[in-house]
Amino acid sequence: MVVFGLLIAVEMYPRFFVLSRLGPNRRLGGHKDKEEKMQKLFAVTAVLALLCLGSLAQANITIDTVPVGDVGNAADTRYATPGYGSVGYAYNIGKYEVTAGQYTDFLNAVAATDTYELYNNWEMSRTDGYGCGITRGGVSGSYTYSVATDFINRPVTAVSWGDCARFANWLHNGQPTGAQGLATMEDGAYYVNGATTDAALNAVTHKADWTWAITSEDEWYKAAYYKGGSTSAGYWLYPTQSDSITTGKANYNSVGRTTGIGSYAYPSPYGTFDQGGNVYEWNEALLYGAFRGVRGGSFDYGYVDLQASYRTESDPTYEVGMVGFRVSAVPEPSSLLVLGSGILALAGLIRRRR
Ligand SMILES: [Ca+2]
Ligand SMILES: [Ca+2]
Repeated sequence: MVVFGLLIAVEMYPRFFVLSRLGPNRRLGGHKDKEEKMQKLFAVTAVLALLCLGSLAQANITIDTVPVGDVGNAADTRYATPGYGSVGYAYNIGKYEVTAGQYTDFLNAVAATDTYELYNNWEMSRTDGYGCGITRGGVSGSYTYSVATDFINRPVTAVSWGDCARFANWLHNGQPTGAQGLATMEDGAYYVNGATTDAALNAVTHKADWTWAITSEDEWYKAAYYKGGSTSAGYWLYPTQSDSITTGKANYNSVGRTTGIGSYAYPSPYGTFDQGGNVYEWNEALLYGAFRGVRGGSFDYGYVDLQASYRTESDPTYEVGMVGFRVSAVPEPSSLLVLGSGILALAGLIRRRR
């Protein structure tokens, strides 16, 4: 949005930018006062346009991520061959599980008509340990969604693997508002295009051109267990920089419900929270040609499921109150990078206008 704002400003007010570059001693001749007034008007309008675009951009949800480097790290061969956790590129991963608040914004953007059932009324509206407090009002065509205050920062639950892929596509597409179609969520990191059955969702592949996606199993594993700092650092057993765990360090088998993201202040070496416990998290892995991968344990199960050695799976259409997800991103989704590219584009335009 910022890039487009800058480009629009340049296209609408080229004279302002040229005059600014020339400076007061090199202005084009004639009507100096009028020109200065026009220049100020252009400047104010351009700034207002950018501020307006900025405020629109801020309406989008923000996914906090942490960078994961140590590119080309060795896999964890303790439990499997060739093992998990080796990633040959830099990426960012969600610092937290995707929250019910973020998912509610997604619903309000694309589910006025919920063609592909992003919303699960029975499970999501629950406010006990297994629900995520999201309710729906209105009728199909004008559905609206809200989330109970207590659940805004707790993980979304009862999402199928397909729901997660569509959420990632929506992020990939810049969080558009509109009907459920290719431009909003049926294409993006994944060409989902109406897939709703287990077989169809298992046939979905991750496109080479992606910005946001469900975490791959290796991305998830590395961010959770890899010790970091070199490419041969080794792995912890738990995603809390430790080989032992207690219910004081992660949400499993004690409080009996989901908790707010980051409530347990025991991050992984890269700074992710709740990869162990709170809710299980979908990943991209396709197991046995029939299931999608799930890792990390949950509030409803014991410590074993939090371990690096524990790998499980589910039908990709399955929706249940102890499974959520986390997303990853490439390249670094920093607003500074976006702003930087906008400035470069602006500089390029100015150069071309010389
Ligand atoms: Ca669903
Ligand atoms: Ca988790």
